[in-house]
Amino acid sequence: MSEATPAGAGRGTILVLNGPNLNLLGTREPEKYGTATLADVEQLAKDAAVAHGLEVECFQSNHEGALIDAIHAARGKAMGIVINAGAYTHTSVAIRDAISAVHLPTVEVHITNVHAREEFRHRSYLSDVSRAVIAGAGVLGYRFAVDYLAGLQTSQD
Ligand code: CA2
Repeated sequence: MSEATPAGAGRGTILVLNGPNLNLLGTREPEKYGTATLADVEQLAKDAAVAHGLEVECFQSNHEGALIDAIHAARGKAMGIVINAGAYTHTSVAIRDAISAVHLPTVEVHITNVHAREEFRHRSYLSDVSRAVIAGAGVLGYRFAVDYLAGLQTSQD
């Protein structure tokens, strides 16, 4: 997969995207998804980025098209994308195509270990168009994803 950030554009910003139902984080099913709210997760990602001299832009939507629009808008604006597409991970060819189209290094994040859950969660349409996949590390996965993308700026791993 070839990836490019246009010269002078978006070198310092990481887009953090959260998909359907992740606005409920911290308010329901804490045994599965923990007690951190979406605001906590976004702050955690921001803090991680600041430690690397970067910024994050955060967006959550319950709508597939809105997530796709945000991915398109990242082109030329962001140096990478962290995405937890929620259940769209397992269904959305459209989000996959958007990730493919923008040629930005993307990290797929899941709070839970999707491979230890129902069979339908084992299939991801996003994994093979992503540079890295982090699952089961809880909300810390977002920090690891930001750290990884920050590392790409210096090493071309
Ligand atoms: O483990 C993850 O991060 C998931 O992406 C979460 C999705 C699920 O469909 C994926 O298979 C794995 C579900 C997000 C729902 O988030 C909620 C948070 C709190 C309460 C209820 C739902």
